[in-house]
Amino acid sequence: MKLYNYWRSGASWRVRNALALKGLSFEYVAVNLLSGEQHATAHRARNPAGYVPVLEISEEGRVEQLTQSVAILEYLEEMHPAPPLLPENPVARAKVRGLVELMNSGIQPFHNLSTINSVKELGGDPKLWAQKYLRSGLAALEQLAGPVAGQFLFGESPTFADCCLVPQLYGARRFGVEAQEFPLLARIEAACLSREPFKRAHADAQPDAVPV
Ligand SMILES: N[C@@H](CCC(=O)N[C@@H](CS)C(=O)NCC(=O)O)C(=O)O
Repeated sequence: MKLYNYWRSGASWRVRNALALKGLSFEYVAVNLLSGEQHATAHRARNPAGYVPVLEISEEGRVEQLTQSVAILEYLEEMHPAPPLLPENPVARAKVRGLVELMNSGIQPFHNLSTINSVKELGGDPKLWAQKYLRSGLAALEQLAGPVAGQFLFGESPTFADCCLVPQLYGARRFGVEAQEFPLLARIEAACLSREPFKRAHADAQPDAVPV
């Protein structure tokens, strides 16, 4: 498997978390978002939306390119069910997916690079814009997690939701929103980052990471 990704792309990082938790090896292919490589013809052929991540797999002799981090998480879970990153119970699964979707469609798109660039072009304040959605989204996440969290965001073992949470909080800090504003989320982030797979998948541990 090849993962086209960028060290501090949150959506890429979700997939790296799942790969690490499942003990799957992959080839790391860096796509530099700051120099615009996501818009190059070669990458647009992989993902016409011009986003990372893209997971390239070989399926019955054919090469397939998968886009959208959450779809990729679902693919990995179906192909490599152990260890599971979704609970067994259908209601519990729906709740984990709900937490994921809050981050995937309710928070991250508002601070993605292209969104931030558009806010700047329109004369808005990108930091204030991002903070608004980060604070309201993370407050909702903290509230939803209250009754279902254990050591992790849902229960006692990592799920898709934790794969998304760690990069989401890193992204929040970049816009001046500290995890400490959300004590439960901060506690779960620390629990995740004390584990080897999450350390391996961390942005700062990637080959294209730039010290900040
Ligand atoms: N929903 C997509 C979002 C992908 C996405 O927003 N990727 C960002 C990095 S986290 C990206 O490639 N941004 C490039 C840009 O905005 O130009 C997914 O989950 O894969």
